Amino acid sequence: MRRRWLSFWNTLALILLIAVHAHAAGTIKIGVAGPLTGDQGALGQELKNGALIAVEEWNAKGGLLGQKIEIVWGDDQHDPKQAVAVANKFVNEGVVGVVGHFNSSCSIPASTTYRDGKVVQLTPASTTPQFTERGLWNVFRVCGRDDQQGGVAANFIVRKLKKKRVAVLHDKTTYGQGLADETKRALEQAGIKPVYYGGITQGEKDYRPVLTALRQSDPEVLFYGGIYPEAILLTKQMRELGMKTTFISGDGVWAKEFPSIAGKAAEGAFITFTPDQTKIKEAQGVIKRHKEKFGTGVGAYTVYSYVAATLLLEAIAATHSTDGVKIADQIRKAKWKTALGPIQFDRKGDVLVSPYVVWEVKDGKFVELQ
Ligand code: ABU
Repeated sequence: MRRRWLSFWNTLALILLIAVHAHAAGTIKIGVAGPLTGDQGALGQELKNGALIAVEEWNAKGGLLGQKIEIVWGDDQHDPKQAVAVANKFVNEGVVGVVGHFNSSCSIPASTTYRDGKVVQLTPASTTPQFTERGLWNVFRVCGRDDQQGGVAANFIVRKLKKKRVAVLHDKTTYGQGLADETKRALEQAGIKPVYYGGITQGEKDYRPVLTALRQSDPEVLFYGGIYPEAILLTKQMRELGMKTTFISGDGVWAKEFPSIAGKAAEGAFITFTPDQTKIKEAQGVIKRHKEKFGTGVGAYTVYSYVAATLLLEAIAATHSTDGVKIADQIRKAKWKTALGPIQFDRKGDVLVSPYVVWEVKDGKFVELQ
């Protein structure tokens, strides 16, 4: 009798084991990667929230290819080495595609690991031109590029502000230095040679020595290529030093933390970014769901992350396949209706249309300039 009971329990355990395994094997995995923690954690959260909403919508509709979709999270902490470790983990875990990374300095080294693993990568936020200029078949970018963004910043400085004495500073990262160089190039094409050009190190706390050196060149404008944590310190320390120089930066600084933490020091700063996404009619659904789920408005790249995840899932559905090459071909050839409006990709993986405008910090808020 005892033996029969043992056999019964063994059989039951085996059935449960098979059921659990079948459930785990029966998911389509996608990777979502960015700086999920650390000083840029707010930006990683944008990617996380956008992708999560997209996947929840698809799972509520029954999933994909008869299976539920599972997100595998990758925290790269905006460290290129960590990004490659995340990419290897994703490939080993069998992710079908990746939404990420956020930072260009992470997206680029991770992309070759994804290519070798036959995994499609859609970045919602990496704007450095090199990401798509290397001829990789597996990379796509939903946002714009810094060669456009730098041109818009330079044009604004020269034609709108009519300033001639411009200092250019960057954070020595692929994005920050790249954007600073694109802006410098466009300024020089307009006949303006920067009065100062230099770099800072991310993560430091005291930028007064570099600001003091930069001040010697008497700039009217400081263009900064970098991300919001350092922009907060730079603007605060500029004002502490009594500098009245106009601060201009790019999309990496378009985060609500910039005006809310820098306070008065951020007032009058100009930031290049996309036109107001909250005015896009196709974006209203995801914006509403974000408010319901997280209790806040969307960040700079939340909708972009939602769109990247949705495109990936739609391409898998359209091809009835988890083959990376087929998915990439589908993303490249189709005309997509997205929460950012219609999107089409060129051969390199860039979107055909990605406008940039200038925003100003007024009364603690970003206001789009007309
Ligand atoms: N484009 C904003 C910051 C992300 C990056 O390109 O590094």
